[in-house]
Amino acid sequence: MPALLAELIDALDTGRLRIVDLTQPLGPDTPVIGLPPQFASSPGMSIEVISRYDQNGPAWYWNTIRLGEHTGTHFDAPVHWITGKDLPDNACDTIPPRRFVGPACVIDVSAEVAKKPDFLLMPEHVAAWEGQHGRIPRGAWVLLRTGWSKRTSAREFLNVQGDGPHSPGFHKSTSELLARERDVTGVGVETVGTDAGQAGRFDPPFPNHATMHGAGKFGLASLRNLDQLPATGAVVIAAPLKIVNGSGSPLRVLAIVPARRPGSATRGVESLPLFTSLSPSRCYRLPRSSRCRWHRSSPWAPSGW
Ligand code: 23J
Ligand code: MN
Repeated sequence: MPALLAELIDALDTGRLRIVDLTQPLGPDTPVIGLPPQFASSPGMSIEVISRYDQNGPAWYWNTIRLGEHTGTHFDAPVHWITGKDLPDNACDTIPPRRFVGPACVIDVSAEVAKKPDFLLMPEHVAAWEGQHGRIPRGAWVLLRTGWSKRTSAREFLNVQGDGPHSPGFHKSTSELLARERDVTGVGVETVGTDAGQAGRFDPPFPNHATMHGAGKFGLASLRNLDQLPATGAVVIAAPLKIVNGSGSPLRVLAIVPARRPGSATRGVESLPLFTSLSPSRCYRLPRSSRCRWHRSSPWAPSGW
């Protein structure tokens, strides 16, 4: 084995590197996204036993599974969105596998989201993060740490109110920055989808999907354990099933994480509050053209969730 790979295995064996599982359990109780009633919905997972060491198969156990492609911890391919439908290599079976592996940049906004479930990541937050951790490299998986995966009941996780779901996400201008100026591989979130809960009312609807997939970038939804990752320095492997023409796929998302240096503080520089220097006016006063507006003509505009 080449020395580089032998060292990887040795580092995993000795604990200098560890694997963090960023995946939710997948089963009939896994929450799925709700859409307005005029649209078809994605079925949750169902599992049916084929045989379990019984007359249907005396020495073997196996199941039939049925589920939407976008169920639980899952991958969004560019072909998922109309903006990405004609791009080359845009589906689960045609994306070059090298693209599934990349450095993780973890942006911790859990304190902001605790105060405001509809929090949107702004370009200014990315600038503040880069001031502390360096520029987001090309090919990065940008992971939005919101603490949302601590909401383990479906009710709290989906957080549907009278006017629809409320959960954090990205401002359109942030998705544009990450896709076009940083050339990331994709974004990953702890919420049920990579757009904010209210994003069906944004202009355009679901701007993170529209922007990322239109630029050939990927999404990862329903991640957990992002609080076990450093801000930089981890590698994420997120390889969807090779579904022919698949728009997405449930998957196991793994991070390779360096162990903390012996003797280093439990709370490193990564855990310091990031955005204390950002005043709300600096965060949210953007040029009029890039502000989120309610999209009145969209089917989401009436409170018909
Ligand atoms: C279809 C329509 C809207 C959304 C989604 C799917 C997802 O979040 C998804 O899983 O890709 S927002
Ligand atoms: Mn999806």
